[in-house]
Amino acid sequence: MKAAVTLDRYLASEERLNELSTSGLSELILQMAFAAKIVAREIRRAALVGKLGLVGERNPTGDAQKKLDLFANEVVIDAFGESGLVAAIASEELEELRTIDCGGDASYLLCADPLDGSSNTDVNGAVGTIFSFYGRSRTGTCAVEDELRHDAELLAAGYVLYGPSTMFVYSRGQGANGFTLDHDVGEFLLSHEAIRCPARGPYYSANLGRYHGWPANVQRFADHLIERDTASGRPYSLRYTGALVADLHRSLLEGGIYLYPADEAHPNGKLRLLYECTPLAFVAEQAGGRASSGRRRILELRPQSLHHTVPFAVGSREDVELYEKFAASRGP
Ligand code: FDP
Repeated sequence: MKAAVTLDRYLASEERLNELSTSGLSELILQMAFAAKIVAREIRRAALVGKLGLVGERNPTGDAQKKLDLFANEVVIDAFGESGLVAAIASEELEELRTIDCGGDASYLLCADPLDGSSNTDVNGAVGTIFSFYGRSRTGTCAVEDELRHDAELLAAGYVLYGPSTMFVYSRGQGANGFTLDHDVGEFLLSHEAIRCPARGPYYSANLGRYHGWPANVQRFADHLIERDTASGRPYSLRYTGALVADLHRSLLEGGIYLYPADEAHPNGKLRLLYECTPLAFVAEQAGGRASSGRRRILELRPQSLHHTVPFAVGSREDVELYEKFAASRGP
């Protein structure tokens, strides 16, 4: 049997092999993995300890907040608040950036969606955490939002998938690797080294209930995916869990595209560029996939505000490229 490789051992060897700087990034990734273990534990027992259901408030982009949303948000903030490494945290659950008191000299910024897909919490469905760490261009805590909008550098990103097992997937620009939580040992162990996303298909994930509110060229793309054409592997099969992380994870491992275009209810898309689309785009590209707003590569976009939303397509490179062609077309 091959020896199990823990996340911290893997991070250390990744640093050594690639001569990466050791100035705290591994520590931050490990701290996120620790937060994920706490969140995973609470999700597992949520129905037994009164953690299901709504809080009765809405988050900054108008979503109804679940108790687990707030719990996960607090866990993430607590995990980094005292680390001395993070100057500020942007979160889906916080209206404003949370600057850290002692963080003026800290070198990193954290952007996170602590609990993605929270409509799934009450039905024991898959949910996720999305995170990214940026290197700062300056110190001090005053102009942090400005940094995120202009010159902070995305150094590492990843997601946690809380499903039948808990998985931690991250990249710091040297490929994307996945770890599965061994609950008995209490460690994330390497299970998916150097994830490679197939070039295309066979799945697509989108809320088809919104089809009639989509632009005509997006409708044509969805129609195209379900046409019969054996040579190109169509029709694609529909898989939509209601949790972006879970759907993207399937596309990364097995191929396909996740799509949340603009629609009547969300004229600029629903998903948040800073803490949902950008981190997942980074991981997808590191796995050989692609992510796009339809017009531009997601990683070329900078948020105009913390909760800026964009239309989003992510997954297999050829599928996303085809989506971009449909998005650019003027139609028949
Ligand atoms: P949720 O609002 O439940 O957090 O992040 C937003 C997200 O979920 C994605 O995870 C998910 O794919 C999508 O929104 C679901 O939105 P719809 O209900 O409109 O399909």
